[in-house]
Amino acid sequence: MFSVLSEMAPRELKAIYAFKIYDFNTDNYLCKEDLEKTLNKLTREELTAEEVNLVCEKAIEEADLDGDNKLSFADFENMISRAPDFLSTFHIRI
Ligand SMILES: [Ca+2]
Ligand SMILES: [Ca+2]
Repeated sequence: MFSVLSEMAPRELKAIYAFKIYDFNTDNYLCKEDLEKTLNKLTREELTAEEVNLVCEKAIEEADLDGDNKLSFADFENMISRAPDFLSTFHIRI
């Protein structure tokens, strides 16, 4: 696994790393609950529940390519490729 990872582009690596972190219930999808937890952590709960709800809904709406209301890694990668600043926005550092 590690040797495969080390051959990947840094951005791809970060994407995988971020996806794993955000996937709190480890079902290999980012659902709204996962994103809400992520956002609450990153913002130190400075946003209201309503704001968090809105941001997560919008993120899924925009990135969900197959329309199952959760983000697979492919959906997630798509979101990142369309918004290159996304990872830095979410303060991902490895
Ligand atoms: Ca999940
Ligand atoms: Ca999806």
